[in-house]
Order: sequence, then structure tokens, then C-alpha cells
Amino acid sequence: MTAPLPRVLSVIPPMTQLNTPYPSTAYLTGFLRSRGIAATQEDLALALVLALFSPKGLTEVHQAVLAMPAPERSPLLHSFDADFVRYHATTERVLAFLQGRDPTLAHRIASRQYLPEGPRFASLDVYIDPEGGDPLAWAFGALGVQDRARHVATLYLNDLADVLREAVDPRFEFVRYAESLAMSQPSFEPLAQALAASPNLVDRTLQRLTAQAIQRHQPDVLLLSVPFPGAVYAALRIAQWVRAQHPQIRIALGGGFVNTELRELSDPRVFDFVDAITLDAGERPLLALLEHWHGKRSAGRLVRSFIRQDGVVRYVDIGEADIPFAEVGTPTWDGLPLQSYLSLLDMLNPMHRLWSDGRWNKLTVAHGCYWKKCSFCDVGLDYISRYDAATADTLVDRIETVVRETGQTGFHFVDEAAPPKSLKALAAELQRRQVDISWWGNIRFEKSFTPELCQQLAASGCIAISGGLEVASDRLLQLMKKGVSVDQVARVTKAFADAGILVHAYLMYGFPTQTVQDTVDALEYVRQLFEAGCIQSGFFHRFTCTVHSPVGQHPADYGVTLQPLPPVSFAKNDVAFHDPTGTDHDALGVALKKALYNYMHGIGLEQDVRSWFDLRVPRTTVAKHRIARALSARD
Ligand code: B12
Repeated sequence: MTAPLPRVLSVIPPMTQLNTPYPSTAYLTGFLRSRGIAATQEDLALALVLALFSPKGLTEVHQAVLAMPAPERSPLLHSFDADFVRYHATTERVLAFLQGRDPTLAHRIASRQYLPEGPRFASLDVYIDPEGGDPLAWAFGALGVQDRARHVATLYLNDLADVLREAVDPRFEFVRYAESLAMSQPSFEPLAQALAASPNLVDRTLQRLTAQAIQRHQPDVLLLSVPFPGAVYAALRIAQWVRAQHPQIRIALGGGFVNTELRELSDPRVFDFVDAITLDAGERPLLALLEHWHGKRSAGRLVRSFIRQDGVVRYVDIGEADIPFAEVGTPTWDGLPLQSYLSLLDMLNPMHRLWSDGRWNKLTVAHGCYWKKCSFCDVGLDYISRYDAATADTLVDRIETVVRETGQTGFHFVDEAAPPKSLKALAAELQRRQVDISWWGNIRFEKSFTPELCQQLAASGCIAISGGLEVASDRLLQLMKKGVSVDQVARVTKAFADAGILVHAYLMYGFPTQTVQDTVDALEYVRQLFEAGCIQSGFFHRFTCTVHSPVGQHPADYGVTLQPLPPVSFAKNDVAFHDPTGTDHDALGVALKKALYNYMHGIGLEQDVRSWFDLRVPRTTVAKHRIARALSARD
């Protein structure tokens, strides 16, 4: 008599994001169910925040504040204590409002007479209406009461998160938790020490939620998904508790952080917490693990999995092929509390809000990247290198299934770079089937995104697009093998903007050989792109060299030398480098971010870009109407 198939529970550990579930558990649960395996899922990231910010949770936080000697309490903690009754009385209503369950409360929240206001509300003081009118009218107009209230409620939650950080756990954030304990940490020691420490209020709350989840699902196998370094500590706290209370449950770890940083894992202590750690796409390794734990496959025949044998870490991979993308099944959000996600409004920018506001379904248009050449990217890793597309038919089938299941029609396509050909076919199939959705995603600003294609994508529901302009410099874009030019990016982004699609540009600074002049000129290009209405939002990332990227693999080709890494037994990803160009990117970065923040609020676009720099910089060499000329060339 064969043993029943295992019951599998997939968990998103704290912290990833609050407005919609990070999609990995939905993907894995959908895949396992398509193979007849009993699979369920839980989002303990959202559950933790809802518990800590509930009236009961805030009372526990308040007790932690009161336990601190008064002289040690900061003004924030004093004002929290003074306003505690108001916080306790309002938090449940605010969460319900941010979940969309009590929209009429918006009027009271927006009045700013209802909620206590802490230091985070100072951010509102920068807005002054020249006529002395409503300083926020530029953002919300006369009727935008829902969004105005959402912003006020978000500042209220940010104040409470600051209190939690000061009184309970400085490592806590809404989108990452104790990130530094894992991010590029060559040794497991920092994590081992943190996990050996006695649990604080956050840990105890997470334990309670884990116990309830285990009770609810009675799993045989627990899958912990860690997409980012900011989810590792909590994942191991969950594993620690499950291993102690339910040693029969098998525990596996996987996800973006693992796939990028744990490829040279050798510290056996990690397996005091988990039984197996898999690399890259999870479908195939998972089937192998489940068969192994079901006694149907030997450990020697696992797929891309780290296990511990005789106290030593072993990497096993018999090389079975991955499940084709067209056969990984349709993600399911079944089991996740879709009505409980919190739509926050932090940054007052129409594009930027998409990352924190709205319960978006998440899907992938194609596995991997069709370009996979950019010098700063992990082009050698499977999530980039293995390009595997599905037909538009399959994609729209998945979309229709997800809409039927969730009742919601918003989609964030999570591709590294969605291929224009697939997006064109997808748009045509959506229109042919008259499937109405709203969607946004990431692309390369390549020339095949013609004005006609952008119009068609808009007609198929595309509302926003993000893409990499990186350093706006043709020399550096060439060195990066990005395959685009500044003029081309201007024309493509304008085509999207003209089609009514919001455009966000990923910007970079600090790339090898980048000079001060390159930086000033790049900012001038960005200024002109905002001025011409090509882009509405952007984010300046400091270039980080990773060991898997072409820069990390062939530093000499980029004129830099890598700093030696200490011996690695745990995580390896970022690597420091020396660039003889000697540009002070730290100082320049401050100016770039300040300018961009203002440009995104429509401020300072007429100013000479040198005015943003606190240090002396040369005048730009970019002609005043360079972007305008590039656009007229298009016409
Ligand atoms: C979309 C995206 C974003 C979006 C949205 C993020 C979100 N919260 O949803 C934005 C732009 C906001 C973002 C931000 C960041 N991102 Co990002 N992001 C991505 C991207 C491109 C897709 C993520 C996704 O949805 N993938 C689809 C899911 C289904 O894939 P998956 O999680 O990998 O799951 C598969 C496998 O890993 C495996 N698996 C997953 N879990 C498990 C568990 C078990 C037990 C098993 C067996 C298998 C398994 O099976 C799954 C199905 O095949 C990935 C790269 C990628 N292509 O995956 C980077 C990526 C995850 N991001 C990364 C990083 C670093 C970040 C930031 C921390 C950057 C920063 N410094 O701010 C922030 C974090 C912000 C946050 N907390 O949200 C890194 C993480 C790697 C690392 N070093 O840890 C990645 C891998 C890219 C990279 N190499 O740099 N990101």
C-alpha cells in the first residue's frame, strides 16, 4: 500500500511587500496542484504586520516602550505613549481602510483631524501652495480624497513602524527584515547568532502565526521562499520553530536570494534549520525532493539541491531538465487572504505608487531574458540565461484562469525584460478574446516598441512600463551591452507616454569608468526626458558588481579590479571593485537622487543641473534641445 502523497505548505516569510503577495508560493502551489499534489500556502509577511499593528499588537509594543526607562525614550516614543489611546482606537480602522474595506473613512482621515501624527508627517510640510491654498492639491486635486487618505494612513503606519524599530526591533521594515544578516554575508555566523538570541516581540508573534499555520494545514513538507535577503532571517526563525515543535515536517528553502547568493554554500549549520536547499526554478527540484521524501528516489538522484550528509554539505544534481515554462501550470492565489492586503501610498508619484498600491496578480510572460547581454546583470544564472517562452494562447489562458479565481483584473508581469514579440502576440490575443485587464511590467526600451505597438499595448490594457536607461550615456550604454542609445530610449519612452502609458526609468550611477562629466550629462538627459514627457518616474541605483555578472567575471574588460572576497561558506553575490577613474559617486549620488525626487514632483526642471550638486561639477556637454531633436527626428 503506497503512502499518501505528502501535503505541502508554501510560505512567504517576512518581509517582502504588503499590497500583494510575492508570487513564488502562488507559482509553486499552482504547479504542485497541477501534478495532483495537495498544496496550500500562507503569507506570513502580511500576517505579521496585521498582527503587530492590530490593537493587541500595538498594546504589546506600548508595553515594550513603557518597559524602557523614560530618559532613554526618544521624542517619537514619548509622543507614541502620549497618543497611545488614539493609536489603539484607530489602528484597526486604518488597516480596514487600507484594505479597501471601509472607504468612507477617507474623509475623516484626509481631514487630518482623526489620526495622531508623528515625525513622518513632516514630509507634508515641504509642499507649499504659492496662493496659500491646499498644499496637496497638486497631488490629489479637489476630489482625490481616497488617495489623500491613503497617503495620510501610510504616514501613520510608517510612524508606527518607526516606533516598532525603536522599541522592539531596529531590523524591521515593511519590505525587508534583518536584510544585512544575509545580504552577501560570506559567513552564516551573523545569522546563527541572531537565531540563537532569545526571541523578541516580533519573533514571538511570528512563532504564534507559524503555529497557527501549521495547525491549519498539517503539512508534511514546508517550503520557505526567500526572494530577497530581507526574508532570510524570518524564514529561518520559522524553520527553527517548526523543527523544534514538529520535527517530522520536512523543510526546504529556495527562491531569488538562494539562487543568486547561496550557490557556494558549505556551512552545515544551515541544515540545523532546513533539510534541503534548491537552486533556480523550483518545479523540477521540488518533484525530486518530494519523491525522495516519499521514499521513491535516492538522495543521490536529487536535482540542484544542497543537503547535509554526515555533517557535510553536499550539492546533488543529476541534471534532469527543467519543467518547460509552458507546462509549469497556472499560479493560484487560493488560500491567500486577498482582501487583507494593504494598498499603501508612500511616494506621491503616479508610476511609483504601482509598487506599493493595488493587489496586482503576478505572472511571467517568458522565463529568463531574451537579451541576456547586459554587463551588470547575472546573465550566467538560470533566471536570466534560460529563455523559455509560452504561446500567447497559454498566457491568456492563465490570465483568464487567474481573473476567474481572484475576481481581479490587474496584472504585474514580473519578467526581467518582457520580450516585445511576446507582448505583441499577448495584446493581440487579449483583444481577440476580448479579455479586459490592466497590466504593467518591465522591458528593454528597444526600437521594436514602435508608436503603433505602444498604441496596441495600451489598447490591450497596458497602463505602465518600466525599463532600464541605466547611465544615460551612449558610451556607457555601449560598454554595458545594453543594446540601446539615449536617443532611442527617448523615442521609445515617448511612444509609450503618447499612448497614455506611464514610464519609469531604472537609472544607474557608479558604473566602471563613469566620470563626473558622464554623470552631469546623464542627469541633463534625464532632465530633458522628464521635460519632454518621455518619463514620469525613475530610480537611481548605485551600480553593484555581482560575481555572476560579466563585470564580476571579466573585470579587466571594464577597467576595474575586484577586491578579494573573504572565504565564503554562506552567501556570495556583491563584490567590491577598484575603479581608477576615481569618481566620487557617493557625493554625486546625493545630487542625482535629490534632482530625481524633485523631477518626479514636477519641480526644478528648468534649473541648470549643476545646481543640484554640492560640489563643483563641469557644465553639461549635452545640447539644450538634444532630446527634443531626437523626438523630432522620430516624427
Ligand atoms: C519583479 C522583481 C522585483 C520587483 C517586485 C518585487 C516584489 N516584491 O514582488 C521590485 C522592483 C519591487 C523588486 C525589488 C527588489 N528586488 Co527584485 N526582483 C524582481 C524579479 C525580476 C522577479 C521576481 C518574481 O516575481 N519572480 C517570479 C517568482 C515566481 O520567481 P522566484 O521567486 O524566483 O521563484 C521561483 C524559484 O526561485 C523557485 N522557488 C522560489 N521559492 C522557493 C522555495 C522552495 C522551497 C523551492 C524548492 C523553490 C523555490 O521556484 C519558483 C518558481 O520557479 C527578480 C528576478 C527573477 N527573475 O526572479 C528580482 C530579484 C528577486 N530582486 C532582487 C533584489 C535584490 C531586490 C531588492 C532587494 C533590490 C533593492 N536593493 O532594493 C528589492 C526588494 C524590494 C522588496 N522587498 O520588494 C534579487 C534578489 C537576489 C538577492 N541578491 O537576494 C533578484 C533575484 C534579482 C537580482 N538578482 O538582483 N524586485
